[in-house]
Amino acid sequence: MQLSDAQFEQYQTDGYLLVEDALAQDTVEQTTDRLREYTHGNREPETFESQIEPRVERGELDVEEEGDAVRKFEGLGMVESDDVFGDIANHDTITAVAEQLLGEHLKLLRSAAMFKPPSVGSEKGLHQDAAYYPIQPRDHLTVWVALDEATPENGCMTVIPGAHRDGLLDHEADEYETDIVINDTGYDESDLVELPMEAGDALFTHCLVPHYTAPNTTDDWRRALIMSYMDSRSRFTKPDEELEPWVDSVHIQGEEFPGCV
Ligand SMILES: O=C(O)CCC(=O)C(=O)O
Repeated sequence: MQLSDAQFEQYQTDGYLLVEDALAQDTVEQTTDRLREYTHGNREPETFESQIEPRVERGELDVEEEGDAVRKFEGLGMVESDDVFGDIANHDTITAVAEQLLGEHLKLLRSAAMFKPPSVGSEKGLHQDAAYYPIQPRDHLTVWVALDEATPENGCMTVIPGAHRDGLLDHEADEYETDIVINDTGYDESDLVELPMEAGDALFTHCLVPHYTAPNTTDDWRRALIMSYMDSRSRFTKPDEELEPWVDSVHIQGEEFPGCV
């Protein structure tokens, strides 16, 4: 997969790039089947965290099975211990695009699945991924792979194009213990651009692009796999003992460098 000049330009200018059909449909199906084995079958998510939708957790909303209320899986253990997720983190198209945007030495910083279950899936507030990670330089990227058709009604990715050039904004805690949101955006509703996607499409976003997803108001799942990549020459800006528990890395390709991530 070779990016065109226009695609490079778009990533630099808007801070995102949508690559259609990055995953074949059988890979998408294999991935959703595997997710379902964890949420509704016998596979235990032992090497990563699972989070339930807060309204269900608080007893404000009932679901038939706990798996119908799962909000996300999070943790690098997903790709380290599960071959289906591991293969996607090392997928040719995804790593080829990441390499062209970040260079040949790549490490994975984050791996997650966001579920947005039918009618239950809540919003994810406006935030920049960079706000979660003490990394320099601030240029890591996140790949958001749609595993179902993503629409404005079920919570497709929504971004503020070009706002990565405004730098890191202040964030505050959201209702989820693990989540933060931009506290005073200074942006307008009209700055938000919804990005509908087909299952298998991959969205590459710069870590400073503010983004948001709406609640799922439909009867269908809106699932996505998330992987964040960084240049292996990046540095964590805090000493190891002060790093948040979710800040870590997995080698993907190229060289590793002493003192770096
Ligand atoms: O998939 C979603 O709904 C939002 C995911 C997201 O932006 C994130 O986890 O950083």
